Amino acid sequence: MDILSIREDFPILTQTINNKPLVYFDNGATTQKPKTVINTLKEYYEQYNSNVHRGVHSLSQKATDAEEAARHTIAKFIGATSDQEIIFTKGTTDSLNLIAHSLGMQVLHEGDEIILPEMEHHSNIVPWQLIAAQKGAKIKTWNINADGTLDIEALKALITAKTKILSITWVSNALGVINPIKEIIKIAKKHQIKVVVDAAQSIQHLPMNVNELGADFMVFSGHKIYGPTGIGVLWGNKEALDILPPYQGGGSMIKEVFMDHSTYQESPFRFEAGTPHIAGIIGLGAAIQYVQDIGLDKIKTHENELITYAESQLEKIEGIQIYASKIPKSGAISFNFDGIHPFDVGELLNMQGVAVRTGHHCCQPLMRHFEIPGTIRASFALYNTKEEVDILIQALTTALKMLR
Ligand code: C6P
Repeated sequence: MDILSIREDFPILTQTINNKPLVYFDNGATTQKPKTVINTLKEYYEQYNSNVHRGVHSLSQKATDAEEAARHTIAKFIGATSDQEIIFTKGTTDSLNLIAHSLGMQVLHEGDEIILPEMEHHSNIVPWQLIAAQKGAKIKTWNINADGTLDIEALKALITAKTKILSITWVSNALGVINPIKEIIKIAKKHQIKVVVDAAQSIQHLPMNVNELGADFMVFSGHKIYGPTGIGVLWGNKEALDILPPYQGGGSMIKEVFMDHSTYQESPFRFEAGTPHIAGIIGLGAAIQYVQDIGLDKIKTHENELITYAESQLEKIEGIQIYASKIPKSGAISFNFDGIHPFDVGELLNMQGVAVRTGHHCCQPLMRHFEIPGTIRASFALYNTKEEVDILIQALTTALKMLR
């Protein structure tokens, strides 16, 4: 991969922060956008801004064609069987709320169980709590091991005849740990458990083929894979989606409306009530095309090298604790220093132009497990370099001198 030419695709990366070149290591929160995505959004608004699936006029048709072309690009990227398996949402959080509601309404009854690993993002916990309360179901926590990994035997011990749903992240946003997702799904499927995979932190790092994955539903956000904010995807098998109860009512999702009842469209429109984020959809299509043109395998190799190098350099710093140390990780590495609050380190890194995320990373149960308020997280993307890792290490050394 020619990283220098890739970096030229991202205009934001050339700026300075506090008179230092920006080193952007907060890609787990959101990635920067390449020119192709920025130009696609600009072109849409300048040249064919119009509503979709509603008008016979030229602009509306052009917007509709562009939206459906993006759906096709995304379907191919994740190995979906048909474009109708791609539902556009606002993002991972919205997708998880949708599926928790609709799947929960369909399969949960009083006393049923939903299994959630302790490492989940709040977006993959709270929506399940809401539907569990409504249906009289309960959440069962799949605790993690001391090293941040999941114990497969513990999952087997948790499953009962009442277990109906397992919702799990492929890659932990707070630790970077890669869960053995296929093995986990296989076990759940032996017990006819519905599996939802949160791919928010894997879609941009690890190749995805939904048919090989074997899950029932998969969700991700556009903005974490170089696309715009406010757009995300829920994937599900077409037959499964067509019989799920709708989540939100409104225009586009109906076949016929009477004053006392309505009939609904099939997937995907069944779940896309109202005017969608058209620019976001088209922009996400451009982002995915960009990733495909480079090749996710190449991106994965580059990011693996970066994370291995970062861990080897971080390890040398006195008093550091690296979470999930030596465990295969993707995209992110989390750490702390003895007796120092992560926010203080984050502030001092920012003064040196280095952007990292500090805090609980929307994973309070996980932080409670480690008995810490939060971590410092460096998260990587295709445009990051080893030289930037060196700058991070140098900036950390300076910060620690000041704090100690
Ligand atoms: N994690 C992070 O810095 P949204 O906000 O809807 O795009 O994504 C929510 C979400 C769900 N699951 C996982 C595994 C995630 O990492 C995220 C977002 C960001 O780690 C912001 S908290």
